[in-house]
Amino acid sequence: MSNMQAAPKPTVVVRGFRIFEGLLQRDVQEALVADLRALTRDAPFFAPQTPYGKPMSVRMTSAGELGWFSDRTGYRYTSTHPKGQSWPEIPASVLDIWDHISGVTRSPQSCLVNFYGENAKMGMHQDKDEKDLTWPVVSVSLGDDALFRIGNETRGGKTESIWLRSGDVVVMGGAARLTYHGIDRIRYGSSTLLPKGGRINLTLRVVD
Ligand code: MD6
Ligand code: FE
Repeated sequence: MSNMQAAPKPTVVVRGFRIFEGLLQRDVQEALVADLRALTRDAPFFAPQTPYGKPMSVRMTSAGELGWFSDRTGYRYTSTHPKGQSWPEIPASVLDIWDHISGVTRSPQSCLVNFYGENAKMGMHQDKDEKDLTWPVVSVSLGDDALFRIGNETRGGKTESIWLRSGDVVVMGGAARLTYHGIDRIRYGSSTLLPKGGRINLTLRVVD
């Protein structure tokens, strides 16, 4: 298929999630953090509200033509930051990872940037706000270790967990695209990448 390209082999596969442990060397991680600092100067992190009234514990921002946004009226992609400006461009350092690992030749339209402080977590969810779910989602972990839980295509049932470390990259595609997953907790202070601790997760997507 013309839209596919060769991609490296994952170090582990859990329920169809292709996990590339240690894919990004420390110098690459540091360069990503520098690019993300510049990005968050233009598009500061905000605390998303949820439709059910409880704020999310992660702080969030985006890059690319579309950013993910959540408030009392629901979840959606928007072309602007909540303060009104367009989202910044996805840094080349981030696009390089997609090009290397996604297995597809179309570029991502959205890079969601999630920051996890000491007590942040992310409940079990599906990623299904994109129009065409045949495109993969690529996720990059930076900073503190995080306990990633992988479930099933419907809520509930047995789950499997794996620790994601700084420099790990996960590709969720194919049969795994609608699998429930979440972050139970981070091991605050386990990494020296971010001087004040915490974890950044990037998720790259084709949206429409
Ligand atoms: C996180 N990750 O690692 C949350 N979604 O902080 C996700 O929700 C995720 O890792 C889609 C594909 C891969 C992921
Ligand atoms: Fe997700």
